[in-house]
Amino acid sequence: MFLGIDSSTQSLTAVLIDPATGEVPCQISVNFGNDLPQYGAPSGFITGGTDGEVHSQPAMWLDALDLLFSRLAAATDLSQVELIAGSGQQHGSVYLDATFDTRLATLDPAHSLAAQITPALTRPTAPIWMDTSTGAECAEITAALGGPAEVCRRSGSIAIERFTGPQIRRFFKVDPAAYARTRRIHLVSSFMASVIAGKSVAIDYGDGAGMNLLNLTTRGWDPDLLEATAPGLLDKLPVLAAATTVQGVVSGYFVGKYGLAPTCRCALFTGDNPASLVGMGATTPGNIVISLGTSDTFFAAMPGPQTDPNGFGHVFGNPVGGFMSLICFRNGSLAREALRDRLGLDWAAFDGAPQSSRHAAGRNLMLPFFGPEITPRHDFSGPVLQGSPAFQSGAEPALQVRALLEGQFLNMRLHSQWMGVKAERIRITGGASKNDGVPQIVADVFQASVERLAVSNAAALGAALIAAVAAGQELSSLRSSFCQAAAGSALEPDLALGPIYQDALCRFEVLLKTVTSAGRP
Ligand code: XUL
Repeated sequence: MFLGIDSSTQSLTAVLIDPATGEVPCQISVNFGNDLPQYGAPSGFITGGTDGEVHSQPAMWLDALDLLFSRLAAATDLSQVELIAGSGQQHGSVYLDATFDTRLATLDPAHSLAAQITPALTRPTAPIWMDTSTGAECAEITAALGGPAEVCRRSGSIAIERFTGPQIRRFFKVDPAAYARTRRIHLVSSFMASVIAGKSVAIDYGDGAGMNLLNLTTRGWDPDLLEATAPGLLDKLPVLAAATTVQGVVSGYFVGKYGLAPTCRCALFTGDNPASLVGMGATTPGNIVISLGTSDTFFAAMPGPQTDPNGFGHVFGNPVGGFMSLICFRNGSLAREALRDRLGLDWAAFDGAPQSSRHAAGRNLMLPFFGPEITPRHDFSGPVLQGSPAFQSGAEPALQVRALLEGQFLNMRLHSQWMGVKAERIRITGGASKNDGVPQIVADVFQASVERLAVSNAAALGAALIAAVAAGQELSSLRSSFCQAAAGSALEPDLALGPIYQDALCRFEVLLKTVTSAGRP
């Protein structure tokens, strides 16, 4: 059996697959807010950061890893696991001193991971993808390289606030002594993989491309980007490798404490979006994936590294070869939760709203930004409404929910046009995709059929598939066992709504241009 572990913003999830039977014997999650309330991070990050800082605690992730394995050991026979791979929320970084490697090599099952590893942190907290504090650093890196087009040509993205390079530069500027003490900088993904492997392991091309440091053409660290970011950076970064590269056997800690076989091997962890591409069975061009999570993401496999001229889209490595595009929208579940709370609805009422408000399709507009947005980049302080008096007054909650969802997917349609692909089949995943209400709006706005897969944890499933591929299994046969659309899950677009949403898209673009101070999205 093969184990995939996804370390995401709000939870740590494991999916176990058995390719011999095509079954998923076990899926288990640890929710940071509910299971580890002592960290005071109900949504997985520390609230109240200043200047756009959003950090999380590596100690919490380590406690979650112990808890996840104790739950797995209670639910299944972990000695059957042949190989482990994983994924992590992208861009977040963990800073460690020279003792990290020895600590990993000598982990004692009698003590917790957190107690043994956190003394190696040179920065007690880790900036994550929601952090927008690095505007100055992005400008400095861009200037050093001669402009945004050059940063994008090399790394697949213009300099982006949440990307790891600008985050590292800020740490170097704010606390140069701690930066100097830092011997190893890991991504969330490579940090978790290192703990499981009992040694510092590589960063994979999928997650590595989210750093503004990896040169997509050479697939190595780019010397000019490193130099523009911080001194001596090359020595602090792990090497790069494909996600399917086997790193060795699992740390004795997990053998002694949770019953993994001493022969159980581990591959790398990639980013959660690259892993979801695998889990959604979408690693070949032609399929589009929409993942509805804390952030919403829109991604697809690409034959070559084509870049977004507006700078919102990114190019990452595809964990099973080639490239993928990704566009990230910060106001995903964050906005859906904010509106639900504001309207005092439960999720059942929220999910039912699209059906009861179908008559109002495309009529009202909402710029769906409840907090700062990254696509398009803007510091919104609340949603912007345009439409009928009943809508503007907020008297009918279902109209608000419909306009929020339509706004999220119109924004997605607008900002994915650069990819030049007509969405014909969309595979959708994430909490908000379970009931039909939200996916039907996606089908109608994009005028494309929408499918859902049987397994809901796409990133952890993708990681388990990566583990199986690393062990020599064929991806195509794994895909037919694990990545089929759930029976009866497909939704077709209402073709009569095509012109209505085409018109709504134009009005949305105009409203966005009027509201954004830059004058263009
Ligand atoms: C992608 C991004 C988020 C994180 C969190 O660029 O920032 O999707 O990966 O899931």
